Amino acid sequence: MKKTTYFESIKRIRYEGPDSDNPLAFKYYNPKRRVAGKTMEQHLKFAVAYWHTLKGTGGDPFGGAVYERPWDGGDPLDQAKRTMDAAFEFISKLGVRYWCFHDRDIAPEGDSIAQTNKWLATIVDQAAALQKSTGVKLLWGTANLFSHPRYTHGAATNPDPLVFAHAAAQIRRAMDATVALGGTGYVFWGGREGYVALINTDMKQEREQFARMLHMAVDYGRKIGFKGRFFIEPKPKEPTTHQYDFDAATVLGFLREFDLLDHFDLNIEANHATLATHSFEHELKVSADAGKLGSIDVNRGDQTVGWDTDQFPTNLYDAVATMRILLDQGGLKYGGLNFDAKVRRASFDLEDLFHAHIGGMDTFARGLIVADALKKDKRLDQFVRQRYAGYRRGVGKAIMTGKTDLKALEKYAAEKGEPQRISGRQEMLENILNDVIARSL
Ligand code: XUL
Ligand code: CO
Repeated sequence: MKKTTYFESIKRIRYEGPDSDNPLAFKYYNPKRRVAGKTMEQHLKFAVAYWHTLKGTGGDPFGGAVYERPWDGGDPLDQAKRTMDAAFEFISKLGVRYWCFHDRDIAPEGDSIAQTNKWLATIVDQAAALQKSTGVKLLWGTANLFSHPRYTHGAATNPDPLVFAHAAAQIRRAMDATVALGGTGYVFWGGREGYVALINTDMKQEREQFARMLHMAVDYGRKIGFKGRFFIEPKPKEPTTHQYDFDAATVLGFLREFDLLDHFDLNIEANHATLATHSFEHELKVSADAGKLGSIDVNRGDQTVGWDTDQFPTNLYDAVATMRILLDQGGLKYGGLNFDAKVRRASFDLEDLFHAHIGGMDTFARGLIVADALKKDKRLDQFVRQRYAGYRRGVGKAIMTGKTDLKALEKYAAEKGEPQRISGRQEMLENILNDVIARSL
Protein backbone atom coordinates (compact mmCIF):
# COMPACT_ATOMS: atom_id res chain seq x y z
CA MET A 1 0.00 0.00 0.00
CA LYS A 2 1.32 3.45 -0.88
CA LYS A 3 2.04 5.56 2.16
CA THR A 4 -0.15 8.66 2.47
CA THR A 5 1.76 11.82 1.73
CA TYR A 6 0.68 15.27 2.75
CA PHE A 7 3.03 17.38 0.66
CA GLU A 8 2.79 15.43 -2.60
CA SER A 9 3.43 18.35 -4.94
CA ILE A 10 6.60 19.46 -3.13
CA LYS A 11 9.90 17.81 -3.88
CA ARG A 12 12.88 17.70 -1.52
CA ILE A 13 14.16 21.28 -1.16
CA ARG A 14 17.68 21.57 -2.61
CA TYR A 15 20.43 24.15 -2.69
CA GLU A 16 20.49 25.82 -6.12
CA GLY A 17 22.65 28.87 -5.38
CA PRO A 18 22.09 32.64 -5.45
CA ASP A 19 21.27 32.77 -9.16
CA SER A 20 18.36 30.36 -8.96
CA ASP A 21 14.90 31.87 -9.30
CA ASN A 22 13.16 28.75 -8.03
CA PRO A 23 11.25 29.90 -4.91
CA LEU A 24 11.32 26.34 -3.56
CA ALA A 25 15.13 26.11 -3.42
CA PHE A 26 17.84 27.38 -1.11
CA LYS A 27 19.94 30.23 -2.47
CA TYR A 28 22.47 30.39 0.39
CA TYR A 29 21.82 27.45 2.70
CA ASN A 30 24.12 24.79 1.36
CA PRO A 31 24.39 22.18 4.16
CA LYS A 32 27.73 20.85 2.95
CA ARG A 33 29.45 24.22 2.41
CA ARG A 34 32.27 24.77 4.88
CA VAL A 35 32.42 28.07 6.74
CA ALA A 36 34.80 28.82 9.61
CA GLY A 37 35.93 25.20 9.91
CA LYS A 38 32.49 23.53 9.99
CA THR A 39 29.71 22.78 7.55
CA MET A 40 26.70 25.07 7.39
CA GLU A 41 24.61 22.19 8.66
CA GLN A 42 26.81 21.94 11.75
CA HIS A 43 26.67 25.68 12.43
CA LEU A 44 22.95 26.05 11.76
CA LYS A 45 21.06 23.53 13.89
CA PHE A 46 17.63 24.51 12.57
CA ALA A 47 14.55 23.06 14.22
CA VAL A 48 10.90 23.00 13.13
CA ALA A 49 8.45 24.11 15.86
CA TYR A 50 5.65 21.55 15.92
CA TRP A 51 3.10 23.91 17.51
CA HIS A 52 3.20 26.52 14.76
CA THR A 53 4.04 24.52 11.68
CA LEU A 54 1.85 21.46 12.23
CA LYS A 55 -0.72 22.71 14.74
CA GLY A 56 -1.10 26.36 13.75
CA THR A 57 -4.63 27.24 12.66
CA GLY A 58 -4.21 30.84 11.50
CA GLY A 59 -6.66 31.86 14.22
CA ASP A 60 -6.39 35.28 15.83
CA PRO A 61 -8.43 37.17 18.47
CA PHE A 62 -10.88 38.22 15.73
CA GLY A 63 -11.46 34.95 13.94
CA GLY A 64 -10.98 31.21 14.28
CA ALA A 65 -9.13 28.61 12.26
CA VAL A 66 -8.57 29.25 8.55
CA TYR A 67 -6.03 26.61 7.59
CA GLU A 68 -7.35 23.35 6.17
CA ARG A 69 -4.63 20.82 6.88
CA PRO A 70 -5.05 17.36 5.38
CA TRP A 71 -3.86 15.75 8.63
CA ASP A 72 -6.61 17.43 10.72
CA GLY A 73 -9.97 16.02 11.78
CA GLY A 74 -11.52 12.81 13.14
CA ASP A 75 -10.63 10.95 16.29
CA PRO A 76 -8.08 12.96 18.37
CA LEU A 77 -5.52 10.14 18.66
CA ASP A 78 -5.75 9.31 14.94
CA GLN A 79 -5.33 12.97 14.16
CA ALA A 80 -2.26 13.11 16.40
CA LYS A 81 -0.76 10.14 14.54
CA ARG A 82 -1.43 11.66 11.11
CA THR A 83 0.03 14.96 12.29
CA MET A 84 3.23 13.24 13.41
CA ASP A 85 3.56 11.53 10.01
CA ALA A 86 3.03 14.87 8.28
CA ALA A 87 5.63 16.51 10.55
CA PHE A 88 8.36 14.08 9.61
CA GLU A 89 7.49 14.27 5.91
CA PHE A 90 7.68 18.08 6.10
CA ILE A 91 10.92 18.17 8.09
CA SER A 92 12.57 15.61 5.80
CA LYS A 93 11.54 17.39 2.60
CA LEU A 94 12.86 20.65 4.01
CA GLY A 95 16.17 19.05 4.97
CA VAL A 96 16.04 20.27 8.57
CA ARG A 97 17.65 18.00 11.18
CA TYR A 98 15.74 18.86 14.36
CA TRP A 99 12.27 19.47 15.77
CA CYS A 100 10.79 20.84 19.01
CA PHE A 101 7.44 20.17 20.72
CA HIS A 102 5.12 20.82 23.64
CA ASP A 103 3.50 17.70 25.13
CA ARG A 104 0.02 18.86 24.11
CA ASP A 105 1.07 19.61 20.53
CA ILE A 106 1.86 16.00 19.84
CA ALA A 107 -0.81 14.19 21.86
CA PRO A 108 -4.28 15.18 23.08
CA GLU A 109 -5.24 15.51 26.73
CA GLY A 110 -7.52 12.70 27.97
CA ASP A 111 -10.14 12.54 30.73
CA SER A 112 -7.58 11.46 33.33
CA ILE A 113 -3.84 11.76 33.87
CA ALA A 114 -3.52 8.02 33.18
CA GLN A 115 -5.32 8.35 29.82
CA THR A 116 -3.27 11.41 28.86
CA ASN A 117 0.00 9.67 29.73
CA LYS A 118 -0.99 6.62 27.70
CA TRP A 119 -1.71 8.69 24.60
CA LEU A 120 1.50 10.63 24.99
CA ALA A 121 3.51 7.41 25.27
CA THR A 122 1.84 6.04 22.10
CA ILE A 123 2.77 9.13 20.11
CA VAL A 124 6.29 9.21 21.54
CA ASP A 125 6.79 5.63 20.30
CA GLN A 126 5.62 6.69 16.85
CA ALA A 127 7.95 9.73 16.89
CA ALA A 128 10.88 7.55 17.99
CA ALA A 129 10.30 5.24 15.00
CA LEU A 130 10.04 8.21 12.62
CA GLN A 131 13.22 9.73 14.05
CA LYS A 132 14.98 6.45 13.39
CA SER A 133 13.78 6.09 9.82
CA THR A 134 14.44 9.73 8.83
CA GLY A 135 17.51 10.65 10.91
CA VAL A 136 15.67 13.72 12.23
CA LYS A 137 16.44 14.43 15.90
CA LEU A 138 14.68 16.10 18.78
CA LEU A 139 16.26 19.41 19.81
CA TRP A 140 14.08 20.11 22.83
CA GLY A 141 10.78 19.32 24.46
CA THR A 142 8.57 21.29 26.80
CA ALA A 143 5.21 21.15 28.57
CA ASN A 144 2.25 23.32 27.64
CA LEU A 145 1.30 24.76 31.04
CA PHE A 146 -0.77 27.63 29.68
CA SER A 147 -3.62 26.45 27.40
CA HIS A 148 -5.77 24.36 29.75
CA PRO A 149 -8.35 26.34 31.80
CA ARG A 150 -6.80 25.00 35.04
CA TYR A 151 -3.75 27.18 34.33
CA THR A 152 -5.72 30.42 34.14
CA HIS A 153 -3.91 31.77 37.25
CA GLY A 154 -0.59 30.17 36.34
CA ALA A 155 0.94 26.71 36.69
CA ALA A 156 3.81 26.62 39.23
CA THR A 157 2.83 30.13 40.35
CA ASN A 158 -0.84 29.22 40.83
CA PRO A 159 -2.34 30.00 44.27
CA ASP A 160 -3.72 26.43 44.34
CA PRO A 161 -1.17 23.64 45.06
CA LEU A 162 -3.38 21.14 43.20
CA VAL A 163 -2.72 23.08 40.02
CA PHE A 164 0.99 23.03 40.90
CA ALA A 165 0.70 19.24 41.18
CA HIS A 166 -0.96 18.94 37.75
CA ALA A 167 1.84 21.04 36.28
CA ALA A 168 4.42 18.83 38.01
CA ALA A 169 2.77 15.74 36.51
CA GLN A 170 2.92 17.27 33.06
CA ILE A 171 6.56 18.35 33.39
CA ARG A 172 7.47 14.86 34.56
CA ARG A 173 5.96 13.21 31.47
CA ALA A 174 7.20 15.87 29.05
CA MET A 175 10.68 15.26 30.39
CA ASP A 176 10.25 11.48 30.04
CA ALA A 177 9.23 12.08 26.42
CA THR A 178 12.21 14.36 25.81
CA VAL A 179 14.61 11.77 27.21
CA ALA A 180 12.96 8.92 25.28
CA LEU A 181 13.40 10.91 22.06
CA GLY A 182 17.01 11.86 22.82
CA GLY A 183 16.39 15.62 23.13
CA THR A 184 19.42 17.65 24.19
CA GLY A 185 17.35 20.44 25.74
CA TYR A 186 14.28 20.88 27.93
CA VAL A 187 12.65 24.32 27.81
CA PHE A 188 10.72 26.30 30.39
CA TRP A 189 8.92 29.21 28.84
CA GLY A 190 6.96 31.06 31.51
CA GLY A 191 3.53 30.54 29.99
CA ARG A 192 1.18 32.07 32.57
CA GLU A 193 3.89 32.39 35.24
CA GLY A 194 3.39 36.07 35.98
CA TYR A 195 0.65 38.35 37.23
CA VAL A 196 -2.23 40.15 35.60
CA ALA A 197 -2.83 42.41 38.62
CA LEU A 198 -0.79 43.04 41.77
CA ILE A 199 -3.91 43.70 43.83
CA ASN A 200 -4.60 39.95 44.08
CA THR A 201 -1.00 38.68 43.82
CA ASP A 202 1.68 37.69 46.34
CA MET A 203 4.62 38.06 43.98
CA LYS A 204 7.21 36.91 46.53
CA GLN A 205 5.25 33.70 47.17
CA GLU A 206 4.72 33.04 43.44
CA ARG A 207 8.39 33.46 42.54
CA GLU A 208 9.36 31.05 45.33
CA GLN A 209 6.85 28.49 44.04
CA PHE A 210 8.30 28.85 40.55
CA ALA A 211 11.82 28.22 41.86
CA ARG A 212 10.59 25.14 43.76
CA MET A 213 9.18 23.70 40.54
CA LEU A 214 12.42 24.30 38.68
CA HIS A 215 14.43 22.59 41.43
CA MET A 216 12.09 19.58 41.32
CA ALA A 217 12.36 19.43 37.54
CA VAL A 218 16.16 19.48 37.64
CA ASP A 219 16.19 16.74 40.31
CA TYR A 220 13.81 14.59 38.30
CA GLY A 221 15.65 15.15 35.02
CA ARG A 222 18.96 14.08 36.50
CA LYS A 223 17.32 11.06 38.13
CA ILE A 224 15.99 9.74 34.83
CA GLY A 225 19.32 10.28 33.10
CA PHE A 226 18.68 13.50 31.19
CA LYS A 227 22.15 14.53 30.00
CA GLY A 228 21.10 17.70 28.18
CA ARG A 229 20.58 21.27 29.36
CA PHE A 230 17.59 23.00 30.89
CA PHE A 231 16.67 26.24 29.19
CA ILE A 232 14.61 29.19 30.39
CA GLU A 233 13.04 31.35 27.70
CA PRO A 234 12.53 34.96 28.81
CA LYS A 235 9.48 36.95 27.73
CA PRO A 236 8.32 40.22 29.32
CA LYS A 237 4.54 40.08 28.83
CA GLU A 238 1.82 38.16 27.01
CA PRO A 239 -0.21 36.31 28.14
CA THR A 240 0.23 37.96 31.55
CA THR A 241 0.76 41.66 32.14
CA HIS A 242 4.13 40.94 33.72
CA GLN A 243 5.94 37.65 33.18
CA TYR A 244 8.41 36.70 35.92
CA ASP A 245 10.98 35.72 33.24
CA PHE A 246 10.90 39.29 31.89
CA ASP A 247 14.21 39.34 30.01
CA ALA A 248 17.66 37.73 30.06
CA ALA A 249 19.02 39.91 32.87
CA THR A 250 15.93 39.25 35.04
CA VAL A 251 16.19 35.50 34.48
CA LEU A 252 19.91 35.45 35.32
CA GLY A 253 19.11 37.30 38.56
CA PHE A 254 16.28 34.88 39.36
CA LEU A 255 18.47 31.83 38.75
CA ARG A 256 21.17 33.29 41.00
CA GLU A 257 18.69 34.22 43.74
CA PHE A 258 17.27 30.70 43.90
CA ASP A 259 20.50 28.74 43.40
CA LEU A 260 19.56 27.44 39.96
CA LEU A 261 22.24 29.08 37.84
CA ASP A 262 24.39 25.98 37.34
CA HIS A 263 21.53 24.00 35.85
CA PHE A 264 20.11 26.43 33.31
CA ASP A 265 21.02 28.22 30.13
CA LEU A 266 18.82 30.72 28.32
CA ASN A 267 16.72 30.23 25.20
CA ILE A 268 16.49 33.67 23.62
CA GLU A 269 13.63 34.55 21.27
CA ALA A 270 13.87 37.51 18.91
CA ASN A 271 10.30 38.76 19.30
CA HIS A 272 10.44 38.40 23.10
CA ALA A 273 13.55 40.61 23.14
CA THR A 274 11.78 43.38 21.24
CA LEU A 275 8.68 43.12 23.45
CA ALA A 276 11.04 43.82 26.36
CA THR A 277 12.17 46.94 24.43
CA HIS A 278 15.58 45.37 23.85
CA SER A 279 17.11 44.41 20.54
CA PHE A 280 17.48 40.70 19.77
CA GLU A 281 21.25 41.28 19.74
CA HIS A 282 21.10 42.80 23.24
CA GLU A 283 19.39 39.72 24.71
CA LEU A 284 21.81 37.37 22.94
CA LYS A 285 24.77 39.37 24.25
CA VAL A 286 23.50 39.52 27.84
CA SER A 287 23.14 35.73 27.79
CA ALA A 288 26.39 35.02 25.97
CA ASP A 289 28.38 37.38 28.24
CA ALA A 290 27.15 35.37 31.22
CA GLY A 291 28.18 32.13 29.45
CA LYS A 292 24.49 31.22 29.33
CA LEU A 293 23.36 31.43 25.71
CA GLY A 294 22.04 27.90 25.21
CA SER A 295 19.48 28.03 22.43
CA ILE A 296 17.60 30.48 20.23
CA ASP A 297 14.00 30.79 19.03
CA VAL A 298 14.52 32.55 15.73
CA ASN A 299 11.64 34.71 14.53
CA ARG A 300 10.84 38.39 14.28
CA GLY A 301 8.21 40.84 15.44
CA ASP A 302 6.69 43.72 13.60
CA GLN A 303 8.14 47.11 14.52
CA THR A 304 4.73 48.75 14.33
CA VAL A 305 2.93 46.16 16.42
CA GLY A 306 3.13 45.67 20.20
CA TRP A 307 2.55 41.95 20.55
CA ASP A 308 4.28 38.66 19.76
CA THR A 309 3.68 38.26 16.01
CA ASP A 310 6.14 35.34 15.69
CA GLN A 311 6.97 36.02 12.05
CA PHE A 312 9.60 34.08 10.18
CA PRO A 313 13.04 35.69 10.44
CA THR A 314 14.12 37.69 7.39
CA ASN A 315 16.20 40.42 9.01
CA LEU A 316 19.78 40.08 7.81
CA TYR A 317 21.27 42.40 10.44
CA ASP A 318 19.75 40.24 13.18
CA ALA A 319 21.07 37.08 11.55
CA VAL A 320 24.55 38.56 11.23
CA ALA A 321 24.54 39.66 14.88
CA THR A 322 23.39 36.21 15.98
CA MET A 323 25.98 34.36 13.96
CA ARG A 324 28.82 36.65 15.11
CA ILE A 325 27.93 35.80 18.71
CA LEU A 326 27.66 32.09 17.90
CA LEU A 327 31.00 32.04 16.09
CA ASP A 328 32.57 33.72 19.13
CA GLN A 329 31.19 31.13 21.54
CA GLY A 330 31.80 28.14 19.29
CA GLY A 331 28.13 27.42 18.48
CA LEU A 332 25.29 25.87 20.46
CA LYS A 333 26.16 22.46 21.80
CA TYR A 334 22.80 21.52 23.30
CA GLY A 335 20.53 24.04 21.60
CA GLY A 336 19.88 25.25 18.09
CA LEU A 337 17.92 27.70 15.97
CA ASN A 338 14.27 26.84 16.44
CA PHE A 339 11.77 28.45 14.07
CA ASP A 340 9.27 29.53 16.71
CA ALA A 341 7.44 31.32 13.93
CA LYS A 342 4.14 31.07 12.12
CA VAL A 343 3.00 31.86 8.63
CA ARG A 344 0.45 34.66 8.42
CA ARG A 345 -3.28 33.98 8.60
CA ALA A 346 -3.56 34.71 4.89
CA SER A 347 -0.68 32.37 3.99
CA PHE A 348 -2.87 29.30 4.28
CA ASP A 349 -1.44 27.03 1.57
CA LEU A 350 0.79 24.12 2.54
CA GLU A 351 3.39 25.53 0.17
CA ASP A 352 3.62 28.67 2.35
CA LEU A 353 5.11 26.57 5.15
CA PHE A 354 8.02 25.75 2.85
CA HIS A 355 8.55 29.33 1.65
CA ALA A 356 8.61 30.52 5.26
CA HIS A 357 11.24 28.03 6.43
CA ILE A 358 13.35 28.37 3.28
CA GLY A 359 13.47 32.14 3.85
CA GLY A 360 14.47 31.71 7.48
CA MET A 361 17.18 29.18 6.63
CA ASP A 362 18.61 31.30 3.84
CA THR A 363 18.58 34.36 6.12
CA PHE A 364 20.71 32.59 8.73
CA ALA A 365 22.97 31.06 6.07
CA ARG A 366 23.61 34.60 4.79
CA GLY A 367 24.15 35.71 8.38
CA LEU A 368 26.76 33.00 8.86
CA ILE A 369 28.61 33.92 5.65
CA VAL A 370 28.68 37.60 6.61
CA ALA A 371 29.66 36.91 10.22
CA ASP A 372 32.59 34.82 9.01
CA ALA A 373 33.60 37.56 6.56
CA LEU A 374 33.47 40.13 9.40
CA LYS A 375 35.73 37.92 11.52
CA LYS A 376 38.21 37.67 8.68
CA ASP A 377 37.94 41.40 7.92
CA LYS A 378 38.76 41.98 11.63
CA ARG A 379 38.01 45.73 11.63
CA LEU A 380 34.88 45.61 13.83
CA ASP A 381 36.38 43.27 16.40
CA GLN A 382 39.66 45.17 16.45
CA PHE A 383 37.96 48.52 16.89
CA VAL A 384 36.09 47.35 19.98
CA ARG A 385 39.14 45.60 21.40
CA GLN A 386 41.24 48.71 20.89
CA ARG A 387 38.58 50.88 22.55
CA TYR A 388 39.17 49.14 25.87
CA ALA A 389 42.91 48.56 25.49
CA GLY A 390 43.60 50.95 28.38
CA TYR A 391 42.15 48.38 30.79
CA ARG A 392 44.73 45.78 29.81
CA ARG A 393 47.73 47.85 30.95
CA GLY A 394 48.80 50.42 33.52
CA VAL A 395 46.12 52.04 35.64
CA GLY A 396 43.28 50.30 33.75
CA LYS A 397 44.76 46.90 34.56
CA ALA A 398 45.14 47.95 38.21
CA ILE A 399 41.41 48.88 38.24
CA MET A 400 40.35 45.56 36.76
CA THR A 401 42.53 43.47 39.05
CA GLY A 402 41.56 45.30 42.24
CA LYS A 403 45.04 46.75 42.73
CA THR A 404 44.04 50.38 43.16
CA ASP A 405 41.48 52.48 45.05
CA LEU A 406 39.59 55.78 44.93
CA LYS A 407 42.40 57.70 46.66
CA ALA A 408 45.13 56.47 44.33
CA LEU A 409 42.91 57.13 41.32
CA GLU A 410 42.26 60.70 42.43
CA LYS A 411 46.03 61.26 42.55
CA TYR A 412 46.44 59.68 39.09
CA ALA A 413 43.63 61.83 37.59
CA ALA A 414 45.07 65.01 39.10
CA GLU A 415 48.52 64.25 37.70
CA LYS A 416 47.31 63.35 34.19
CA GLY A 417 44.75 66.15 33.79
CA GLU A 418 41.83 66.09 31.29
CA PRO A 419 41.57 62.97 29.07
CA GLN A 420 41.66 63.29 25.32
CA ARG A 421 38.21 62.58 23.82
CA ILE A 422 38.10 59.88 21.16
CA SER A 423 35.26 59.44 18.63
CA GLY A 424 33.10 56.30 18.87
CA ARG A 425 33.06 56.17 15.02
CA GLN A 426 29.62 54.54 14.97
CA GLU A 427 28.82 55.66 11.42
CA MET A 428 32.16 54.43 10.07
CA LEU A 429 31.57 51.03 11.68
CA GLU A 430 28.03 50.83 10.29
CA ASN A 431 29.45 51.53 6.84
CA ILE A 432 32.03 48.77 7.25
CA LEU A 433 29.24 46.37 8.21
CA ASN A 434 27.23 47.24 5.10
CA ASP A 435 30.34 47.04 2.88
CA VAL A 436 31.20 43.57 4.18
CA ILE A 437 27.59 42.41 3.72
CA ALA A 438 27.61 43.60 0.10
CA ARG A 439 31.01 42.09 -0.61
CA SER A 440 30.53 38.69 0.99
CA LEU A 441 27.16 37.67 -0.45
C1 XUL B 1 5.67 31.73 23.44
C2 XUL B 1 6.82 30.91 23.05
C3 XUL B 1 6.68 29.44 23.26
C4 XUL B 1 7.92 28.78 23.76
C5 XUL B 1 7.73 27.34 24.13
O1 XUL B 1 5.80 33.06 23.16
O2 XUL B 1 7.80 31.41 22.55
O3 XUL B 1 6.26 28.89 22.07
O4 XUL B 1 8.95 28.84 22.82
O5 XUL B 1 6.77 27.17 25.09
CO1 CO C 1 9.59 30.56 21.88
